[in-house]
Amino acid sequence: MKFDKELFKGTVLNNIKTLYRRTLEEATEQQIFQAVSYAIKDVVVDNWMATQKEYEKKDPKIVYYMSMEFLMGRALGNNLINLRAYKEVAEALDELGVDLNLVEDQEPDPALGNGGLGRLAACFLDSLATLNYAAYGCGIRYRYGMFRQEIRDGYQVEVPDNWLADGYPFELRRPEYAKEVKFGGWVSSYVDENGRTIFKQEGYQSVQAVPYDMPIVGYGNGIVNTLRIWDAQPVECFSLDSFDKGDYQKAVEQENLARNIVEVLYPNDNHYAGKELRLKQQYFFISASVQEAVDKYMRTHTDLHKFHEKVAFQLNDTHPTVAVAELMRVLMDDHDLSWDEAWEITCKTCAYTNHTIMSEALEKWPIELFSRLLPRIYQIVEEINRRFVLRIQQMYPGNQEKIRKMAIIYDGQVKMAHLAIVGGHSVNGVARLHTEILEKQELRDFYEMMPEKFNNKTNGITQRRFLLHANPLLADWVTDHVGDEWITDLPALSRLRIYADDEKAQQEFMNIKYQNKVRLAKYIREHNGIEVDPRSIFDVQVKRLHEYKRQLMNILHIMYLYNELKDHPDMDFYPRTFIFGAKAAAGYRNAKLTIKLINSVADVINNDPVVDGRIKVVFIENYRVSNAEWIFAAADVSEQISTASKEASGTGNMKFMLNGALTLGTMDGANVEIVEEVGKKNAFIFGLSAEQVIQYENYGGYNPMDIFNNDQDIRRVLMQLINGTYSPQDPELFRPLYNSLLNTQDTAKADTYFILADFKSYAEAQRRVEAAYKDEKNWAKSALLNVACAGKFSSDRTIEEYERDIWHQEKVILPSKPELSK
Ligand code: T68
Repeated sequence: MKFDKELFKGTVLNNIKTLYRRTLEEATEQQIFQAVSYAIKDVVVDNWMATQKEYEKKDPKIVYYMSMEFLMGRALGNNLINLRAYKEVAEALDELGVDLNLVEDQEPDPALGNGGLGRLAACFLDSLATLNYAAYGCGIRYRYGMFRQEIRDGYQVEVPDNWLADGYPFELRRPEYAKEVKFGGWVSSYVDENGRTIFKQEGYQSVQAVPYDMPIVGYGNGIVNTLRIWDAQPVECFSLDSFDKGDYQKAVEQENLARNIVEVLYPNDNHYAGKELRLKQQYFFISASVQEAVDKYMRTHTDLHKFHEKVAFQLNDTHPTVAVAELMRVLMDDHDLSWDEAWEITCKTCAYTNHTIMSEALEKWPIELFSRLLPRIYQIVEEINRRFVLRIQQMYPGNQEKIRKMAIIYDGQVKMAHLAIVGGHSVNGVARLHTEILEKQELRDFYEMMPEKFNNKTNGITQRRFLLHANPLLADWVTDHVGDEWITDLPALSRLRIYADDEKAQQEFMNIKYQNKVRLAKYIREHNGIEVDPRSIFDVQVKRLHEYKRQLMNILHIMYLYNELKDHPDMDFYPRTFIFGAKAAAGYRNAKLTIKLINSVADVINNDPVVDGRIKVVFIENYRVSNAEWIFAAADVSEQISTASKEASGTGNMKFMLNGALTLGTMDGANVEIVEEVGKKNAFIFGLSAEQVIQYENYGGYNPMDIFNNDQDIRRVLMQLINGTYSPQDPELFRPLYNSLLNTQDTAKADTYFILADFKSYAEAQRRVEAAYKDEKNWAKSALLNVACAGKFSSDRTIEEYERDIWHQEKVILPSKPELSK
């Protein structure tokens, strides 16, 4: 692909002129960002049109990845990477006296997701485009994405994320594809002249769903797919002549419905809150997406019975599961198919991915709410349930227990996971251990009844963003040593193995790590005002704050280390920088209090002369995709310390590994497979196994009080939670955290995440980390081997497995790769 530097520079200058009536010198940084982005968009749109034209010609099967969340991160840098134009554009801008890094930094970080689930969706879109598969992401254009986190006095404060304030250059409004979505009212039915029962929703309110498209650029292959996110608008302004009271009331209500529906992303991860507006959001984007998928199919096909040969719906967790009933509705009510015809097509089209086994995350909508909001959809779910219960009865005659456990509607609730399993042909977990737990524990009854549906798809990440863009120094070094195939074939990294014992390679490798630590240290100085030593061990835990992820165990261990240092100021101690980054759901008390604890401990330790800088604790404010890229690149130790069995997969663990950090973790989620790839010697594993945790949960027998009473180190640390060591003004401040570990009223509710049970084993693993880091050569070898063995964890591999087992798409190769610049 050719890049015409002069033409590009001219386009940027011209954009500044036409958009802002300014010269480059007069333009603000934001204006330069906009101008550069429009210059890139210009190229992207050419490729986009060429791709879509080829899709029309070849008519490949299309995957619709349905997700409430797409945590895309910034687009400009990523698009340049995938256009293979990053360095040229940086050079061209440099000639204009503009720093590409500063331009990139002007882009808001589109944060239309919470954490792992939303970021997985974004990585999958990148891989689908790169692997030449026709795909749409379908989601919601939230006005406000994940809140911006500010830390004030150590506490998290949530600030609205107005990511659209300056206009987002990479989106395109497509009003021609708008769809009407109906809520509420009632269903009337009548029998038509052919003897068919016709169902009509009446007395409803509706909103207009208007799509905005964002280009998803494949790496170096000219493919541009589409992320389609839906905005809501009032159906139409009410006319003045019908200005009677009833109509006016209805018009105002409809307008409010439209205004509210896409207002904000719910900031809970792994938690179900049962909010009415959330169900509205779900049906809103699903109805629009399903209608458009069927309309698009019907524009070029006639026989809906073959719909599933051209269309796959992948449901990202249960949040999009109303798609099962909505597709049934569209096929039956809008296209006159019979129940049996519609059911066969629906089951062959839909597939469901499970991301958690935690019971508090399971979506169970009250019938009252569900049927009031979605009367026709509820009717259809009832009928799906009636037929499924018949099947259960046939298979297990007289077994009421099975019906109680498996029915879609039971006990006044609609169970979305059950609907997703019954209404699709595939159910997958996101790491091997997680899928095994689904089959043997959580979904055991379903697995017994329909084992053929179950399969595993271990998660992956895109190396284009998380190595090529995030860590240019390491990316170049890898390419110098083993070529650049890894960019689209990550297992090619295994060629690095021959350098594991090469001292020169080790030194270069660790020098790059050092430079990345310097880059992060500068960020920390600027954002936290804390001086950290890039020669210390960078020990990092960045992820959503959740009790099962056990940030609390991490900080308790730091408190323990601090006690050790106070008791033995002259002890042998390798300097450590503990780095945290985490947003807590706005209503999650213990999570928010853990943030306060981390910051309080940081205040004390960072300023204690006895410590003398040997421990630093840093809480990075507003952890998000853009700063994550720098953090992964700079990490030595990757904290993956969830209670075994609770973290379905984890994907941060893979990003650290790819950047040469060693995993300190439990045998949970994908950690199991990471250790399998890199070898136990090159990771630090500790703690209870998933089997042991599940054993305790099912049969009791764990009492943290026993540990508290018998271990003075632990007791001392826990007492410091309630004696004011870290909150002298209010010694009771951290009492709820103490209580979560040692609930004396009800031992079944004490330390449900086994922090005390794992604490000693964790501390011992941390000692191994320190010893290992002191052996510089061996550490370098292990770090290098982590990179060399990360090949499995590309989302390219994950997507090819989805293709092989679930989607069965054909690749579309463009006839000629469009030019990079005209
Ligand atoms: C995560 N889930 C898993 N959920 O926790 C993680 N939940 O182990 C896994 O690697 C990742 O999914 C990808 O498979 C989530 O991130 C949510 O964010 C979420 C959001 C809304 C409601 C429930």
